[in-house]
Amino acid sequence: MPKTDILMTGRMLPSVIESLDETFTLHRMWEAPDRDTFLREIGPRIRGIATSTMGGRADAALLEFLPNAEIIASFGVGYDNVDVQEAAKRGVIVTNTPDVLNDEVADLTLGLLIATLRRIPQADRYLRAGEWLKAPFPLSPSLRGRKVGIIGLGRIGKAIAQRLEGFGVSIAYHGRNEQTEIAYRYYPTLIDMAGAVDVLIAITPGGAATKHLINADILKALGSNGVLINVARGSVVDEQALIEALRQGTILAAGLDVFESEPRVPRELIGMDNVVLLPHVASGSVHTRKAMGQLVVDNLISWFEGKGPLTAVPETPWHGRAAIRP
Ligand code: NAP
Ligand code: 8YV
Repeated sequence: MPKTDILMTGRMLPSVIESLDETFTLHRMWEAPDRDTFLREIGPRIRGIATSTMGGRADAALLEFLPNAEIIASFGVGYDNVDVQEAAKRGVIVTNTPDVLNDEVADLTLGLLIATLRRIPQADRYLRAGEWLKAPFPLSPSLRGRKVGIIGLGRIGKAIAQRLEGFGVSIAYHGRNEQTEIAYRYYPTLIDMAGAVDVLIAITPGGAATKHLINADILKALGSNGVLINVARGSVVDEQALIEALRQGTILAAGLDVFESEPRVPRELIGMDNVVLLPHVASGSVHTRKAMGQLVVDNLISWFEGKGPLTAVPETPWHGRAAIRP
């Protein structure tokens, strides 16, 4: 029996490629000398797509080449790399990789918060430069006595909050909806929460609905002792407004894992001493990336065995109509 044809849009982990190669006929889009010629040739045979934020957008232009696509399995819990409205319109199921990365991302967020406040990378650079031989490293700001506001108290936001409780800080949250079972203080507006806390942690989805949620007004409300941690998406923060706020002392410092035009990071940020900058690594351990990759594979296998998707996103809910392999 011929194997089902799957398109991979960009290189994924070797374990994912190996697993998909075993079960499917895998077509590697990044290896094609000319994308459009390649897609015109194999497009009609493709029934499943494996994609990620690092492998180009799965959008209308791509789907136009793939009239028989049934499922897009995306690597990552955030799926702003997929045009879900277009997929829904075409009856294509979209899956992501929720939950398996909650603890890893929350651990990294706490690490980034402490690193930003206690200036850990700066202290490391100071020692390596031989500066300690001349004078002790200057005293740093502290997490002690701070109030933390989480923007997006979802799966990962809750894992972050759970860890923050161990640090003995006060916790509040903002989202579109109040979660009545949650004891933390809820702020229906972000500006009010920014004015009431001195740390903001962003962990929302990206996309149009959250674009520049954190702008000059929010940073002003956060204030001169305020710290911004962004582990959500670069698009959630107005990067130019943030650069200006850091430069002017409107806020104290920032810890950023994500940027507006990754992997490009503005020169202004790279030149600043009051920021800690990470190359989008919050889920980036061998353990967790392997689990995320396995979920991509399992979603595709489950779908083509006729068992439905394992983790469909809410915009393309499954109503029990999975394809059965011929
Ligand atoms: P989730 O469980 O769906 O939680 C998302 C939270 O964001 C919800 O609490 C939601 O609450 C809130 N939210 C959604 N839209 C909002 C809006 N317009 N304004 C304010 N709040 C909004 O998702 P998750 O699994 O925790 O993942 C969250 C996000 O983290 C991902 O989508 C991704 O962007 C990011 N992420 C980044 C990394 C990294 O490597 N840096 C790794 C993993 C995830 P309401 O519905 O009540 O608004
Ligand atoms: C991944 C992420 O690094 O899950 C997400 O939303 O941002 C990260 O875990 C990213 O999606 C890799 O493509």
